[in-house]
Amino acid sequence: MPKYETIIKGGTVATAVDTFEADVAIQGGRIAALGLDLGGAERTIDATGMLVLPGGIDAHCHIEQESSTKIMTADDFYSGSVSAAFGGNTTFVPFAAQHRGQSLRDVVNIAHERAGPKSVIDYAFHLIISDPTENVLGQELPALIMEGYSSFKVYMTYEMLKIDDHQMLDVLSLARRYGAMTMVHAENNDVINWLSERLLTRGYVEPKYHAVSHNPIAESEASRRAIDLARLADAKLLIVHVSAPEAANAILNARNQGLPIYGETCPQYLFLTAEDLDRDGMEGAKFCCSPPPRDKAGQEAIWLGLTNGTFQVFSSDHAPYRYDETGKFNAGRNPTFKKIANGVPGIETRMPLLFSEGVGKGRLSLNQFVALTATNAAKIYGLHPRKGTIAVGSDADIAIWDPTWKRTITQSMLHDNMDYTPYEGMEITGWPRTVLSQGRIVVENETLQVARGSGSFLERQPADPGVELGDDAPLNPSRTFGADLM
Ligand code: DUC
Ligand code: ZN
Ligand code: ZN
Repeated sequence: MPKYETIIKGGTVATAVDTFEADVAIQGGRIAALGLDLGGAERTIDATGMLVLPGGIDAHCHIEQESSTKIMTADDFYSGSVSAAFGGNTTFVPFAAQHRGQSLRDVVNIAHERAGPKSVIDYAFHLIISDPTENVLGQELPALIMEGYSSFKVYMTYEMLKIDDHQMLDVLSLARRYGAMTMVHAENNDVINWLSERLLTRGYVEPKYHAVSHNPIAESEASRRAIDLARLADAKLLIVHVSAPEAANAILNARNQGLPIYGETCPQYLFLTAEDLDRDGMEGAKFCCSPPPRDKAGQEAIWLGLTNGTFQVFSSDHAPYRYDETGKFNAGRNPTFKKIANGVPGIETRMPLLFSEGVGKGRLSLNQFVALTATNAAKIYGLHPRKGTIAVGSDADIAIWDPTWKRTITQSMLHDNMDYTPYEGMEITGWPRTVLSQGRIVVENETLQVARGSGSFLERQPADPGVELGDDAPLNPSRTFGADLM
């Protein structure tokens, strides 16, 4: 009788801190042993020449989500999770998004109905809070946090989503009280509107003006303000999808002061620029997302932020709107830049792009890659040590990477429900060959091996990321109010 269900043999294991030669034994969906000569198994996976990495955690993606302008994403929980798995992910954290007037409880129930029968990888939900009413703040949100929905996103822009500074303070102080993480989309709505009006009245309507209206100052001002509001409320805060160097600097400065401020960036800010929005005809619409891609110098600043302590998390912000009337052109075939659906796809290409251009080109260590794509998200969002690492007792969520596999990205090889990829034609070296979730093989031989709905919902604990990430700063040392006021 073999000792283990599965052994992954002969590979190089890497975590966020170590790289070592070891076999990985799996039993009952978890990692049972790490080492050499572990004994027999019912199934042996040969990983000679391969890297054995924690499955990725995509902590920012929009799946089967209706936008505030009522556009449904092209991916549901089946196509979205399959695409994620082929890109090396074993967990994702999409949003359960509240539209104004909606009960948060209803929003969460709908998200479960959508995900449960379809997802092939494990999942949790961040909430989106667009309507922080007395009932939401006093009843629904505290109850949901206690149930493990311990992170939520708020917006400083988008007419139908944005909250004002007063509401932001309410949300932050509640998050502080319950140990939850607030994520913020930091762009100054008035700056964007003011610039947009001036552009439109002068006839500047093409997609490239989307990037002009979302000036980097709109992002850096809002980022600094969000950080200050978090300081005032003595709360931790994670600024998502950072694109502008000045916004990145604001995060780094805050962190250097010991504040519990965290940063996330995404592939579109490393691999695209505002020039992509100026492609022929309406092609630029494919690259319209918010914040927008910046310039080459901006890309370099974002790369630097991945290694200098600015960014802890690298997510896709997969927001799949097709290049047709169901998505980008929902408001007509020839819209002004204001009416183009915002978002780019990238759930399957997130990790291969960062591996190839980061690890492969010597910009990142393999351990930094693991930290940015899996471990830190698990820690920050209350999933660690079950997820995000390779350790005895952790879930056997593993991506076996072939670091020599050369591929040219093209839409037809991807598994999402999109009709384009912004990374069409890019040559990539390194891609996962085999992906296991809780010990089950999800992807092997370029084929999906599991049924719809085989992923599980993950209950989370409110996390204490300051301690977990090793920078055990107390919360804001310069807090101005007593606890009774918060
Ligand atoms: N911006 C967002 O804030 N969310 C989805 C996509 C985008 O471009
Ligand atoms: Zn956003
Ligand atoms: Zn987003």
